[in-house]
Amino acid sequence: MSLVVLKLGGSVVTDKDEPETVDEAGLAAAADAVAALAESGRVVVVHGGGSFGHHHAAEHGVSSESGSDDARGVRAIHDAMKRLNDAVLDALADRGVAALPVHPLSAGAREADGSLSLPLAATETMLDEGFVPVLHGDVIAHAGKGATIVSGDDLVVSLASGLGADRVGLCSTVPGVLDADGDVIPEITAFADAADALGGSDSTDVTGGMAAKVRKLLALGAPAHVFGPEGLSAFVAGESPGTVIRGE
Ligand code: IP8
Repeated sequence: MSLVVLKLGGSVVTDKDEPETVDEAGLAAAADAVAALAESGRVVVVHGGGSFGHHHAAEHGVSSESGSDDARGVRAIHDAMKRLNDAVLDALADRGVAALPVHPLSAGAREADGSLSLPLAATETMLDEGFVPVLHGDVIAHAGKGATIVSGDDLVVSLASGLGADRVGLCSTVPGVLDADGDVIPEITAFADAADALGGSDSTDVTGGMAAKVRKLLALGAPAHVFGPEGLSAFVAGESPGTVIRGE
């Protein structure tokens, strides 16, 4: 049965300007889309931090680069992400989706060079048993740095390649990868297709902006669709909203 990995950006399911506030309409639409996907195949959901994780991460000075060994701070970030994860799980359960949490802090780690190690046994077995695993951006133990932030996008790359996803969706508030005129680029098959708009290299992109994201998605063995909330139903229907990134 086909496998879809769908990332729901934090800006889609939360109100980014209000600390720890769920965007109820955004979450409802996203949960409807996951329920539809789960009816026809296997699906893994990943959600971002929005006004839950990022707010606490900033307060405790933790980023994907800067770590912390303050367990209280690490827990504050993780606990906020668990509260958002609960809201996502509840919305899915309300739609009859057998959603279960997978918390990256307790499942994986980062090596000293920053590479992510995410054992997949829990996620894979949940899928085999008919559940929908729901992961989230999180704090994660990082060799030599205490704990750092792992973004939902990094989790998507690990999950999609490790589980052999057939399709990947990244739903955020941007309608796709934009060219220099602000128009959506329909298809990217090589970094050069988007290099002008993305600044030609990802050297300015230390925290994982669009250029880094495109490079990672080009390396996946599956097409990755980058779209906004208005593209959710088209993605569910198997269409290609926004930008499709298809590496060779
Ligand atoms: O919103 C970040 O995940 P993202 C999660 O996918 C935290 O970058 C804890 C800030």
